[in-house]
Amino acid sequence: MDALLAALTEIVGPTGVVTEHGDVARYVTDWTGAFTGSTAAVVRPASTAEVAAVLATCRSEGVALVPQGGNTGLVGGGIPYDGEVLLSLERMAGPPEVDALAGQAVVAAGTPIETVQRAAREAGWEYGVDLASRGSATVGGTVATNAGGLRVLRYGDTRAQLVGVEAVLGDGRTVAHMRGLTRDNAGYHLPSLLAGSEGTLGVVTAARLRLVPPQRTRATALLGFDSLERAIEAAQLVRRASGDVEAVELMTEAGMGLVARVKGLAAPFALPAACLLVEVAGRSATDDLVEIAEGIPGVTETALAEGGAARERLWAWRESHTESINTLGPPLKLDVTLPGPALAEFIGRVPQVLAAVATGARPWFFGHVADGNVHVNVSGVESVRDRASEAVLREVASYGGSISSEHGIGRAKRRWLELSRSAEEIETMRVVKRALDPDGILNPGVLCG
Ligand code: 2HG
Ligand code: ZN
Repeated sequence: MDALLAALTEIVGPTGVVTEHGDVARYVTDWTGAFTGSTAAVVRPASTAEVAAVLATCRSEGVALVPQGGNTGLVGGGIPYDGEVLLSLERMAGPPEVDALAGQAVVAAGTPIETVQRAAREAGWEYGVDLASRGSATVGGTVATNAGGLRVLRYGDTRAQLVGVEAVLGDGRTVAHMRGLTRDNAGYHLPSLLAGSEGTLGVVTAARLRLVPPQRTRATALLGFDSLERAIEAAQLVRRASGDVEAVELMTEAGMGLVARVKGLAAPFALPAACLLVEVAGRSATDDLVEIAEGIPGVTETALAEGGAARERLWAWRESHTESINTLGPPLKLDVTLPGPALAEFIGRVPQVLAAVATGARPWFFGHVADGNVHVNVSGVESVRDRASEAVLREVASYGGSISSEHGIGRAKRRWLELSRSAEEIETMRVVKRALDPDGILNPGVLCG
């Protein structure tokens, strides 16, 4: 190990290698505190050439690596569990190069999403991906996990923003396709393959992202419903009501009650059984939103916000869910998608399914419901996490849903991949993995490894 550390230090310089136990801690535990590993070294390269040299060195020594972006992933995919070297991309950050004419930005992997959003705005554009962890989540991490977030409904997931990617593959090759041609159909689309590969095929070092035109006006509403079923039905109607709908987020009375207690937020009305947070952005967002709120059956309460601060107050209800639930201890996070018509029934079934595993299990439901997503967080299952996962994920599969809606498989869901992918699909993934990472040095044990 000493020889390896010396070689890595030679490549990235003394400040690029972190070995002190106290300094390593923040890299080897995930944000929620649910996943903790260990490593002999965190290596922080500052350029693509350094990433390639680090990979080559580790490969020749037979030492595996776990790439890490902002460490905001929720499935343990960026945590070293078996003595791997942790490859942090945090030093590969810088101001995005925005091509204002093309509406594209070339961004280094370690750059936070918030920085991309700001740079896009300054150049008269917007970046279509937005998520609560925008200040920490990085471009490389969101590409590697194909992050979704709050505006998938309108702009698609991270994969849909990729015009090009630069990456160092497990076999040592650096591949880059960064010319920025939006019509470019000359063969396999490697950026798509790397998006969502969870660091198992290559280390994303930069991306060329498409930007979207800015919207003139933006308005947000909190709509109350007297049942979860009505809110879920309404989500589909809202989606169809206007092409300018940007987000439709479900929250329940229990989740909002918890947020109110933890964050001290004052509710605009007595909390109903369920709420939808709806955001519209376009030429006449407020008019559109008022029409939606009046035209959708089952809306019992409405709170409308136009200005930035008022909108932020409404969004705080939704964006505070993750942190508020974490105050109860690291929850089990099961982010899943159900076919639209089954979503309400599934949510109704989960408490019974969990009760059969642990009497103290408590589910919390929220999420991007117009896409069929629900984030099932479960507290009170610390000692039976695997059994609780198994029970809920099998329930998802029985409805034909997906065990990962947007967070990926990581280590957390590795053993249940078969519930969402056929044996042929998993074998095909492994063929691709062996071709691009023949020695299996990238993120072993994650996804299909
Ligand atoms: C969100 O939608 C994130 O806020 C996190 O995907 C979800 O904490 C979660 O389970
Ligand atoms: Zn989400």
